[in-house]
Amino acid sequence: MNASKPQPAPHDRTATRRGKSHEAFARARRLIPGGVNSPARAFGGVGGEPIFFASAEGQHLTDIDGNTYLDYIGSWGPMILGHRHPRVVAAIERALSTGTSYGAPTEAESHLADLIIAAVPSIEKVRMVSSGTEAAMSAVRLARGFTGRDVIVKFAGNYHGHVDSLLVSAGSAAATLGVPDSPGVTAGTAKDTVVLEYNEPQQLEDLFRVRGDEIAAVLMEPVVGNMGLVVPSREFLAAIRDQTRRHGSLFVCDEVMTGFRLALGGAQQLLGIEPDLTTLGKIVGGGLPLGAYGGRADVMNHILPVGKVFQAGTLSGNPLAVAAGTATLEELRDHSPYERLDRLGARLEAGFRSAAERAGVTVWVARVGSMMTMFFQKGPKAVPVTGWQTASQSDTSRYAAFFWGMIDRGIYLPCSQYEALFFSAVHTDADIDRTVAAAAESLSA
Ligand code: KE4
Repeated sequence: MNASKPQPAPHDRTATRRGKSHEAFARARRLIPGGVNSPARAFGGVGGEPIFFASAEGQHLTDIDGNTYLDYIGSWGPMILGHRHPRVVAAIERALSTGTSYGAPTEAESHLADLIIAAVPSIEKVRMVSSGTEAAMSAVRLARGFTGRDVIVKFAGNYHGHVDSLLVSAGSAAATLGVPDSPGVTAGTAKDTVVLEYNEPQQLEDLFRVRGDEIAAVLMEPVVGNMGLVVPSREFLAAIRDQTRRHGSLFVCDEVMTGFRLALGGAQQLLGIEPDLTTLGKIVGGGLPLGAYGGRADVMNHILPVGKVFQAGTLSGNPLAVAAGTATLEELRDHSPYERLDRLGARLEAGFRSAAERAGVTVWVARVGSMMTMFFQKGPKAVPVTGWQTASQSDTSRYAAFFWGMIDRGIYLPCSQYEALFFSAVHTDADIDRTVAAAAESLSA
C-alpha cells in the first residue's frame, strides 16, 4: 500500500446506497450496449446494477458513491501487485515522458520478450498483441497455418476471448448469460471447432482415433477460471500431450488468466506440462492492454514476416503497456509473492469452507494459489466440480445472494458464479480474516 496516499475510509455499512452508480448506469445504457464495455461487468449473473468505480489503490476499490471495497477481482486478474503499485506507476510515467506509440519497434519490447521467455521455458519466441482474445485468435490461426489442418478442439466451460471459432460453449460471460453459442458465429466457422468435456481423457482419445489427422490444435485453460475454478486431472493433461504429439497436432495452453498468476512460469510450471504454444494476457500487461502468444521457435517462425501466417496490430507492443507489463514481471521476479499468496489463499479457503459448513450451505471450494471459487450446490452433499457438466449445476441464485451480502459488507467478489476470484500481493491477513467474517455473516443472513 502506498503510505503517502490517503487511505480509503473503512467501508461504512450504512453507505450501501449507490445512487450515483444508479444514475451513471442509466446514462451509460443510453450510450453503450448494456451500459458496459464488456458483458462480464453487467452483473447478469447476480442481478441488480453494476457499480461504477472512481478509483483504486492497493487492494481497495472506491465507487463513485464513496463506498470502499476489498477487491477480489483485480480487473479480472491483471492486478496481482494491487492497484497503482509504485513500481508500475513509475514505469508508466517514465514511458509516458518519451512517447506513447511509435508504430515502430522499440528495445523495451525485446526486454519484455526476454522476461517472458526467461519465465516460461516452453516459450522460445513470443509475439505481442493487445488482448488475450487477439492472442488466442492468432494462436489458432498459427496452429492451422503450421499444421495445414482445420479442426480446433476446445473444452466446455473454457473461455478464450471472443474469437469466432472459439465462442462455442464458451465459459465466462457467455456461460453466465446462458448463451454459450453466440449469434454471428457462422455454421461454417463453428464446424471446425469440436467441444469436449474438460477432464474427460477418453472423449479426447476417441476423437483423435477418428479425426486425429484433421486436428490442428487442442486449446485449454490449464487451470480453468472461466467456469469457476476447475483443476485438470493428471490423466487429462497426459492425454492431451500424448494425443497431440502422436497425431502431429499442437497443444495450446491458454494462460491469459493463469500466466504469472499461479507461478512466474504460470500453471504449466506448477503442473509440469510443456505445451507447444501458450497465450498470455492480463498480468503480462500490468493492467494495460497487452496480450502475447509464444512457444516453439519452429512454430512461431511461421508468423509473418518470417513465415506466411498473417498477424498484425497497430498498438501491438505499445510502449505504455510494455512498461507496465515489464515492471510487473520484474517485481514478480524480484520479490516472488507466490508462497505468501498460497498461504493467504489457504486461509481464505479454510475460512469459506467453515463458514459454509456452520451455515449449513452445500459448497464445493476449489483453489490454486490466489485463484479460488466457492461453488454453491443444491444437494445436501458436495459434488466435486470437474467440468462444465457439474459446474453448470451450481445454485447461481444462492451465489447471487452471497455476492450482494458481501458487497454490503465491503467485499467485491466476481459478479458471477462462473468466475474465479483473485487477490493481490498487498492483501493482508487482516483483509482475509475480514473477508471470512463477512462471508460467515452473509451466508448465515
Ligand atoms: P481478453 O480479450 O479479455 O484480454 O482475454 C480473453 C481471455 C482469454 N483467455 C482466458 C483464459 C480469459 O480468462 C480471458 C478473459 N477473461 C475474462 C474474465 N473471465 C475477462 C473479463 C471480460 O471479458 O470483461
